[in-house]
Amino acid sequence: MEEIRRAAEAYYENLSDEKKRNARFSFNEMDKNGDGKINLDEYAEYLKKDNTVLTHPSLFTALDKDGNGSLDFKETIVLYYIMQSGRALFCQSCNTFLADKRRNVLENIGKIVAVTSVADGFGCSIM
Ligand SMILES: [Ca+2]
Ligand SMILES: [Ca+2]
Repeated sequence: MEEIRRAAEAYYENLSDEKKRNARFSFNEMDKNGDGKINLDEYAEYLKKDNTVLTHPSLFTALDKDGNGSLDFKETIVLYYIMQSGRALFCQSCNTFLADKRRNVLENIGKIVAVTSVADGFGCSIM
């Protein structure tokens, strides 16, 4: 997960101000009760309209870096990155988010040319 996080942070840093505002806007939209963090309910509620594999609780857990059960803005940058890039490391058949399992594969995110896309969302195809 660390590799994705680093990639996401670098991605975010290089966004235009407009896109940064957009990321912040998405966060605020997700944060239904406005307490500045996203809990699992808010997370699932927000994402279910897209009906993606991203709603899987294992991704929420992976995003929650400090393990406090909620996501602050920084933690959601990874989610934003995954959504924007259309990339997710989710194995549909084994029903698991692969970030930790495939840690060795993720040592260098730049070398990953194709991962299971959110849009397709099937299989464990990391090439
Ligand atoms: Ca909240
Ligand atoms: Ca957290």
